[in-house]
Amino acid sequence: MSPLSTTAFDVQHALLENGLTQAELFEYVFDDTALALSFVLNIALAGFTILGIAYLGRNLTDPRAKIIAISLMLISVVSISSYSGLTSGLTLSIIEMPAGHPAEGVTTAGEDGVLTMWGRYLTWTFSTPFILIALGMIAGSNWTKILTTVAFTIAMCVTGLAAALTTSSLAMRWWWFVISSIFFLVIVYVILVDWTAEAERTGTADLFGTLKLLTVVGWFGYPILWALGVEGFAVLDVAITSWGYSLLDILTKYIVTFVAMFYVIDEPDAITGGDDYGSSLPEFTPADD
Ligand code: RET
Repeated sequence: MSPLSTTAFDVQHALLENGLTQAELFEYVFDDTALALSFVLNIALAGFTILGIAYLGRNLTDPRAKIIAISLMLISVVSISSYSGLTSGLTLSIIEMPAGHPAEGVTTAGEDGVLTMWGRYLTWTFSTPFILIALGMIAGSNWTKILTTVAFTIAMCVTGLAAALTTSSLAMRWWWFVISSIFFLVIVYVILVDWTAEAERTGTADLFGTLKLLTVVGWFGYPILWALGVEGFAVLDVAITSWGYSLLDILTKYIVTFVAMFYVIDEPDAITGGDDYGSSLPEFTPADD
């Protein structure tokens, strides 16, 4: 086996071969009604949001307004898949905490370790970029800054995943947490400094102010919950942590989506780009559908 396939095998082994079968994890989730509801509610809300965007956006004509609407829709497209993964037990594992961790020696469903919802960190890698693309476009920012935040959010989520899956050392878990938080602060800086100033110039300051508040306040909730939850200091139990993330998701995804969408459907000058916006040939207007 090549070193790459050996590594891939190790990761797959660590995630999937943890003693409990997927069917047992699925059963474990549904035996805990609160935990199951925290997943199922989000599947329903993501589905409702996708349909809501399709309905609200049915008369959009401007290509730039359409890209914002599609970005907003993709947040929920990722979310419905993410929560389906958690509900089915596919993206959950029982993971043994390292020496010195407050949940060291804990057992879950007869297995050594705690329930880790690692699918959440993995799927944020795909959902948070679309939140930032929509926000950056509403602020009227350029692609350099938008893609910078996209790269940093991917880095933040992947290192957050590493923090959750590291079992070798407690210090290394927190080290990953620190790296991830530094990446997070880069994003917060761009939103609060660059995009706030750009939204003033673009004429979207009112909407951006609301979205910024929901986003920055909501996003800070995630690392706080991680630190208080079973992965960090283990002050909160698994179902409460899961509800915490599910409620934060409602704020940072569905509420943000509808606030933005109700603005976009009127296609105000501040967000439209004109018929040839995004065309791959200069001065060529692509056919509408
Ligand atoms: C982690 C732990 C490591 C440190 C930091 C984190 C931040 C996570 C954030 C997640 C936002 C998720 C959203 C999802 C919507 O689909 C990974 C919890 C800083 C900010 C908005």
